[in-house]
Amino acid sequence: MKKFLLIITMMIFICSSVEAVPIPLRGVVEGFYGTPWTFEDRADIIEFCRQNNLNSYIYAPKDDPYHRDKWRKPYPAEKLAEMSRLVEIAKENKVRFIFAVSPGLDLNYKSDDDFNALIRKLDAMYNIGVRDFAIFFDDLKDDKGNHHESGKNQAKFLNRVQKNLHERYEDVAPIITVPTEYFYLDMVKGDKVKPYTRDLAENLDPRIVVLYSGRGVVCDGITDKELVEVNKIFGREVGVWWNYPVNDYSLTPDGNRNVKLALGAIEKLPTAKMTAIFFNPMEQVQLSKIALATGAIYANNPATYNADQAWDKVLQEQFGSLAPAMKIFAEHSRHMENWWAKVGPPDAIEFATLAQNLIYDMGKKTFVDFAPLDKKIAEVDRAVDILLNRLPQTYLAECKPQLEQLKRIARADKVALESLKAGRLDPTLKILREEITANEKQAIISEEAGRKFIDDVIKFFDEQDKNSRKKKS
Ligand code: LTM
Repeated sequence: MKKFLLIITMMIFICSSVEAVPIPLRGVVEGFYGTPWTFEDRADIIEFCRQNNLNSYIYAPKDDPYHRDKWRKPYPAEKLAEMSRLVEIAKENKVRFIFAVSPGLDLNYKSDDDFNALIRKLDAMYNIGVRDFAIFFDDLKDDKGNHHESGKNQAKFLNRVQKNLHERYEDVAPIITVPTEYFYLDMVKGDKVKPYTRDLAENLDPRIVVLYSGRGVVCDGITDKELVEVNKIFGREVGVWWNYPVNDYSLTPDGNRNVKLALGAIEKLPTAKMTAIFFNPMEQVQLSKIALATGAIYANNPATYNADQAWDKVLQEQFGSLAPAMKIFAEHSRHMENWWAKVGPPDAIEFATLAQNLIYDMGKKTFVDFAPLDKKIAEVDRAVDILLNRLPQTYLAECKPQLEQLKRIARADKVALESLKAGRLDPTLKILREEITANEKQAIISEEAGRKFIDDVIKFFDEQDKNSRKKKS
């Protein structure tokens, strides 16, 4: 026993004495599709970066026309004045303001006019104090998967921009880029690096920082091995553009964006050395801070990061007395998945397991303990009421539809559970389900937990009916 205690004490001592090694460039990339953040949002997030020891913010909103569609056009005076104020705020907060342009939609890589237009754009930012620049080439492929440009020409263009800036300015940092093939599975075919990536990597100035998004665009973590593999491809330590908590791909069939909120912790990221990490947030700036703050804990010491602990700490810090209720809500809204994306811890694992076991036990006709799920449903219901009544307006504005949807789900879950207890389907459950489905145009939550339980219970009784009809006939 003594020996065991000694080992534990030594382990604690070793862990606490290992010095934190922060990722050199760490921060937020405003890189989502949809309504760009406002000036106030950006000022707020820059301050948040300082508070959380994140040292960079990348300005790259996809739907700012001057960033992408009309990249050649200079910012109008009033926008430039706003940008200038943001650059000042970033300086005051010791956060690097990285200005990005995404010119790839119609850039002519060989045209001096286009090169000069880009330099003019960057110069205007230099003149208001920007010293960090990024040129992004993501999301450029056409419907058939064809590129606009070869890797070699893209590399030459980036090198030329880098050379131009560095010849004229001594205080500009190396530029940052995102390639057109920006996720691992798009960089390789079988065990070969595809020609675009190979040519880009071979020709790109080694000082240029390359960001990539993992195996996929939105993927379930990055291993050390995967990171090292991509470092090898690019002949440098690459950085990561991490697509969580961004939710711009959470769409309803009629095109509503951001219907599911990503409120979990950052998880499953490498401990191997990396040069940069940028977290792409949601349009919902306040609620993005949950994942972003956990990302900050990760980026400041990847080796000791524990996602669950970080999540608890952040919820407590950000929500104080509302943290227990917020945790219940957030638990039901962490996992993001569609046919091409998968990220974030599963939603409400305990709830989902209890619900699944209950249906299983009902099927087996063994003893069924309804109490634990009953308690969970009541907890969810209560948490939603607390949040609807007490969350500050800035937060409510970002999550009211999701809270109301979770409330509907909890109400229906209760009816579903009572049906199981009674051994008979309460017909109101189907009506409640219809109402929930209708509201999925605005809000999606708890798909594999609370929402699934409703479907499972209806299915359970439907099958029972079918079987008894079979027996009779
Ligand atoms: O991820 C990258 C590099 N680019 C885009 C982002 O702008 C977008 O926000 C995410 C999530 O939809 N996917 C992308 O491909």
